[in-house]
Amino acid sequence: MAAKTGCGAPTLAEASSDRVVLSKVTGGNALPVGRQESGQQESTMKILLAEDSPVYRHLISGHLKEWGFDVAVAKDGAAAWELLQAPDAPRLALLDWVLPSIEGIELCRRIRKAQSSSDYTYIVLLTGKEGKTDLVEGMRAGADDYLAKPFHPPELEARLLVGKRILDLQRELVEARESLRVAASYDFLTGLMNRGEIVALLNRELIRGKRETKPVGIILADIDHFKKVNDSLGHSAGDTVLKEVACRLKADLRVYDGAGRYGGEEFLLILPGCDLATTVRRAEEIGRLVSATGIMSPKGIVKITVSMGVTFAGDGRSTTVEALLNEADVALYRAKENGRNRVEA
Ligand code: GH3
Ligand code: MG
Ligand code: MG
Ligand code: MG
Repeated sequence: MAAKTGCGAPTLAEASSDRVVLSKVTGGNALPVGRQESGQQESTMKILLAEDSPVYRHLISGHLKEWGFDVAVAKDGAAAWELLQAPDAPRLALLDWVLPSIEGIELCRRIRKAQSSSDYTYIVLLTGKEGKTDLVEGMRAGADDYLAKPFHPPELEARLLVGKRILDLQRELVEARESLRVAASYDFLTGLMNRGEIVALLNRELIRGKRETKPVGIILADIDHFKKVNDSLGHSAGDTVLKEVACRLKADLRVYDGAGRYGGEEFLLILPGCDLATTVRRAEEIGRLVSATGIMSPKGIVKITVSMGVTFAGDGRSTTVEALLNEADVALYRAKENGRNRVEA
């Protein structure tokens, strides 16, 4: 059994493995159309039916429920538009062309205008009109497909199957894009921001601090004698220690502070609004938090300390990212020279 660490927060590596389960391909299987399989549990796909004819409304919603959909019904365009704006609005919409208050085609235009790239709504227009111009107009307005009334139930079911498959693909694309964004910005082992991201944050905070004439505190922390951990307990135990140290480093931060992995066993903390004295005090607190208890690794308990170099921007000092990082590095070097497990500014 893997040893539990005190912080115990899942790292990105662990968190992203859940994402893989959730993004399992679900389309085109033997499940009813509206059922979607996600990991272990099954959930029902919501569909909006906007139809003013009581007969069609009754008939269609009966079929939709039978096919496993969770049906939201609107008797006119305004009610449909309201349902489409709810936080967890249906992503599949079956809209009658001719509707009181707002017509189906106008709903299509509004949906397309309002939607973001991450929540696509698949629209099937129901039409009584046969003219070709009308259909083209409907597609131009944003409909994905259409069905002319009257229709046989399997025709509708087939169209919804396609819609559901497209929505599943779209969700996978969004998830893949999100995974790429996370992978490009965060350190895979510790889940902290990677070097590029934390330095970019420092840059942004320096600009903001200048504008608002507020200081920005900077802490560069380096694990003491970390090579010995790797040498005595192995690289894998070293990784466990790195994860736990990262977790302890950020445990005491405020929401607008930033923590990143700056190098192998070096971490950069950005504390907006903190002057030098405050940053030193907080660095000392964070250092105590890191060393308070030994870290449990699969190979035994490891006692860890960190050395920290502190600097700050503000008080009319004109400083660049490079100059500040250099100052923090010099201070860190002094902390090492002066015996480690300490803070130097
Ligand atoms: P000091 O107190 O002077 O900082 O000594 P140190 O041993 O911590 O510093 P040194 O720079 O000599 O060694 C750092 C070590 O960190 C060497 C490198 O193999 C290890 N390291 C860097 N990245 C990783 C990692 O991702 N996982 C593991 N397990 N070790 C890493
Ligand atoms: Mg109608
Ligand atoms: Mg070190
Ligand atoms: Mg180092």
